[in-house]
Amino acid sequence: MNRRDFVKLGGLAALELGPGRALRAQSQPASMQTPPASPPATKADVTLRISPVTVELTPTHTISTIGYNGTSPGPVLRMREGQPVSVDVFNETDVPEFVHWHGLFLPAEVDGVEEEATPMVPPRGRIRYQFTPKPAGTRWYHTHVMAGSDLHRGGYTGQFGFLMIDSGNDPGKYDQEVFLALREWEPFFSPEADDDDTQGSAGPQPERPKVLDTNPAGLEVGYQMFSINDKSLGGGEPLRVRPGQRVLMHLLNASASMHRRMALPSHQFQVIAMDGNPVPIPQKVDVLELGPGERIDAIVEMASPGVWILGDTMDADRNAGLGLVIEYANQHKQPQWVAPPKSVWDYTIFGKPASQTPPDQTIDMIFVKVPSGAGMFNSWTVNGKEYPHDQEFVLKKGGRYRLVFRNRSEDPHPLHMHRHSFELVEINGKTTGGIMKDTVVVPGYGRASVDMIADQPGLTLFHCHIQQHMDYGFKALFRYA
Ligand SMILES: [Cu+2]
Repeated sequence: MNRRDFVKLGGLAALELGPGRALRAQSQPASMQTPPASPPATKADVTLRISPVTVELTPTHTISTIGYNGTSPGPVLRMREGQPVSVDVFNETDVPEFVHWHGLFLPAEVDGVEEEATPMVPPRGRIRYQFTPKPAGTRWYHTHVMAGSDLHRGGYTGQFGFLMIDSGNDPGKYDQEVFLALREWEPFFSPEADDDDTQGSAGPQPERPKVLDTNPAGLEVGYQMFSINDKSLGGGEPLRVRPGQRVLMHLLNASASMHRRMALPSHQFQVIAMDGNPVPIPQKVDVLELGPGERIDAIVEMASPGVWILGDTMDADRNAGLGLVIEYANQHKQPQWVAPPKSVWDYTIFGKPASQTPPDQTIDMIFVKVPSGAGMFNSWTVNGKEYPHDQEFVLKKGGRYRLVFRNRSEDPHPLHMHRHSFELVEINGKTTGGIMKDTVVVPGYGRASVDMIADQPGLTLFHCHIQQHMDYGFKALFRYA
């Protein structure tokens, strides 16, 4: 694979090739950026422009959306852990925007969230963020505005991209590095459908209420087109590999609402990190599962020559674009898909035994869906109330908190804590340790417990990463006493 193919694969304009046999990207040189119309006094390290873009998903299907720097996904940003950066964000649209840096430990003033009182990027205006990126790992950046009933706003747009924070200690034991953002396009409202084959209704369901709310549910969001990065399956160049290569795949579920299960026939994924954080025990799996907002770093050994489809296990979504052709050198057949063996995604196989450190305090959080009836939007409550709550959840600096997420709804929810990471300590009764995440999927009627050290003073937003759930009540603010 040459650089041209690599760039084409993701529309990843910011990548540079370094020396050595591995494809390594270096930090983004400022000279690659277009000069702004009205430049600020000093040039920022990184410039992001929020503006309308078109995305050619296939040679015959181009969509319009809002993106960064003329593309969607936006450029892969590279930052060095601990090295301060400045980012200029120009908003070339007519509505206020926020750029959120997902998975970073940042002050609320630059986290990119209205609820935390971060200043907005004004319409037709500019804002400069200055921060020190940490921790190292696969992070991402995306818009953080409410969409409500507007499917051309917020997470439904193309405003997302990878943000890699390098520690300088990456041993680079791989031959290629690829960035794979999983996406849907052309959203529409539809009556609530039966759940797909995600973990939604499987499992022990410890939080299933004795009496279920049987009121009719409201609208959900469906999609017509799917892609990995900016290309639908078969719409772009394949990923070209050679036998024996080790390919590091960074997967990001950049969806506003869909859970994903990904497989590559005849190959396994060696999961080395989740949400950018190395897992205690890397393991090989046939299927990767990612809720909206989650990331997985996995190494795939190319040991099965052929032409394969890396794709979503749901036939409908894969056939509508959610996949990528993996082509071995000198192989020229039709790309092959083979359904993977049945498997259940289980975070705890990557964990170590639970630590015995007790929390200083346990905070219970109960999530309930309030069905709206046909043609309306369901709302969501946290401990009996929609956002905002009369009283925020209060943390003391230095305290160790156990948050117990009790999902009293049938949908799986990807729960995201801003500005902090947490350690998964229990899921549906199974204990574990050492798995650090910023987003955890709590299965339908399931429970997850996470331990969080309160070491990032300031307002802290917690929410479900499904846009519609967040917009209709499923969020809460934490503050420090
Ligand atoms: Cu949710």
